[in-house]
Formats: sequence, C-alpha cells, structure tokens
Amino acid sequence: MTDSCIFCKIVSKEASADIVYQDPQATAFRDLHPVAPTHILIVPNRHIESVGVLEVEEEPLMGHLFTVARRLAEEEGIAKGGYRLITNTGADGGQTVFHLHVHLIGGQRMRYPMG
Ligand code: DGP
Repeated sequence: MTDSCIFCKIVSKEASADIVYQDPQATAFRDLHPVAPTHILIVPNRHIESVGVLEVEEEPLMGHLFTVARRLAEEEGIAKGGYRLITNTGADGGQTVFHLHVHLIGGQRMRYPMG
C-alpha cells in the first residue's frame, strides 16, 4: 500500500470506483475515462509500480491478471468478438498511474495503434 497511490486506495476501498471483481490477489474496476464500451482496469492488490520493476516471483500474479481479464471479457459479452489488453509502461509508454494495470478494452472494432 502506497499512501499516494490512487489504485492502492481503490483496492482498499478508501477511494470509490466501480469495482467489478476482487479476490485476494487482484482487483478490477471500470476506467474513469473509458475509450470503448468496455474499459476495465485489472490491477494487482499489492503495489507494483510497473512492468519495469517486475521480478520472476511475480510471474504467477501476472498470469492471474490475464485469466481475470479473460473471465471478465466473457462476463462483459466481448469474448467472442475479441478485445485488447494493454499495459502501458513508463512515461513514453503512456503510463499515467504508476501502479501496474492491464486495460481490458472491447465492445468495438479497434485499430492499431490507438494513438
Ligand atoms: P495509464 O495511462 O495506462 O496509466 O492508465 C491509467 C488509467 O487510469 C486511465 O485510463 C484513467 C484511469 N484512472 C485514473 N485515475 C482513475 C481513478 O481515480 N479511477 C478510475 N476508475 N480510473 C482512473
């Protein structure tokens, strides 16, 4: 838990968000500024700044984020049509919140890259 981290506060429910899934390892909530009909952020409950500081020990946790994404895509009804998973890393990667997260984006046909 990092005091200044908004995603840590959402995980601990100190800050409000539309949480769609939570378990002991991960939390998923709707993005404040959705870019598509489905836009959910999946985060580890524990504060990890970005992919840039990942250790080998975190490999199971990272896999878990992806299976949570897969299950949420099914629940959202976008699994058949397809969806996009994005993890921005560092300033040049477009990361603005420095608590690692996977964007689950779908519900429309997407171009590449997005911007
Ligand atoms: P990134 O640019 O990859 O670091 O994505 C950060 C995303 O987090 C961005 O799409 C907007 C979203 N976001 C920022 N602050 C909040 C917040 O307080 N609540 C929610 N639900 N989403 C937030």
